[in-house]
Amino acid sequence: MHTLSSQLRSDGVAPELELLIGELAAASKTISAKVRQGALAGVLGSAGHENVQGETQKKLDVIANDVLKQTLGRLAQVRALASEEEDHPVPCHVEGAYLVAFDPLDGSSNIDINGQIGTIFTVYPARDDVPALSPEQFAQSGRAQVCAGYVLYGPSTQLVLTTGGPVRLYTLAQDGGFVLTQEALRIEPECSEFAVNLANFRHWSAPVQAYIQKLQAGVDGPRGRDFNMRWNGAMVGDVHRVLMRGGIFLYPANTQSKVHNGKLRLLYEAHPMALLVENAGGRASDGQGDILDRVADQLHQRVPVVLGAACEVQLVVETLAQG
Ligand code: AHM
Ligand code: MG
Repeated sequence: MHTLSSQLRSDGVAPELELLIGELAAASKTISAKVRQGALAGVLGSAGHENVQGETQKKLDVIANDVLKQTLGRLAQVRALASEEEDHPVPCHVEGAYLVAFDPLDGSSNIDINGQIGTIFTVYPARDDVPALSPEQFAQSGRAQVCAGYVLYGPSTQLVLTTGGPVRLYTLAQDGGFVLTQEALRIEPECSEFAVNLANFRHWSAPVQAYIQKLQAGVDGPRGRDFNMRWNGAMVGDVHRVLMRGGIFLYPANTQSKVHNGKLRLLYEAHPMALLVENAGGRASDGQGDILDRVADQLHQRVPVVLGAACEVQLVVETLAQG
């Protein structure tokens, strides 16, 4: 039975990156312990202020961000950090070889209902072609990611990780270590389950509406078979389900001004999830091109997201192209 560190070593991961992933895992264990305690640790409810994106921060958003910042900021190999909860990149060590970006607590609206939440993270190489601590460090293609993953704080705490190869699933054991429990997650090309917030239906473009209506029509419609629907309200939970049993997840662009480019953030939500999905045999698109080919021109840039079963994502792309 492999532990996280023994598996990373057998995967040939560079020792500096192994150390960094170990610290990410350590931070997530601290967060997991607080999540498990919930109201008993006084971590539920609002923190009383907003982040740069105008979202009210929950106490756990702030706690998770602080834990990750403190843990990773100490590491000499970290050049800078970017977080959903930080307006600007956080400079760390000029000589550091890596940049880390994260959504410290994804699915914030699930915190107070004891629903699925998680930490999404990605690691990029630091750039030598732009000033060492400039925000341009993070203007990178998703294909540059050297590692991407998330920790899901569900009934069990699980770490899903790729370092370029297979997507591995680890489960947090009672003794406090992550143990490999699935060697390679795979997403089948076809699916019968979709995840989308249907309350936004009236704000979508006509092709997106038409595509979803075909799924809803099931066996009576042009697809000729039934589709089921699930929506967690936490990308981390929805993408986890897609990785575990297939399906397609969409957060399309919509006509409301705040989310006209989609709601999810490219750097620390879409990029890492896209790498996990592609490395599990699925596809991740912004509706036109691959999410991994996009470069964030702003730290908190949003992007439409369509990911999961390869054939289904292809169908969405074709439907959108027809207009
Ligand atoms: P968060 O990072 O502030 O939690 O917001 C992102 C979340 C995603 O996890 C989820 O897919 C989406 O927002 C849900 O949005 P909605 O409330 O529109 O369903
Ligand atoms: Mg999020």
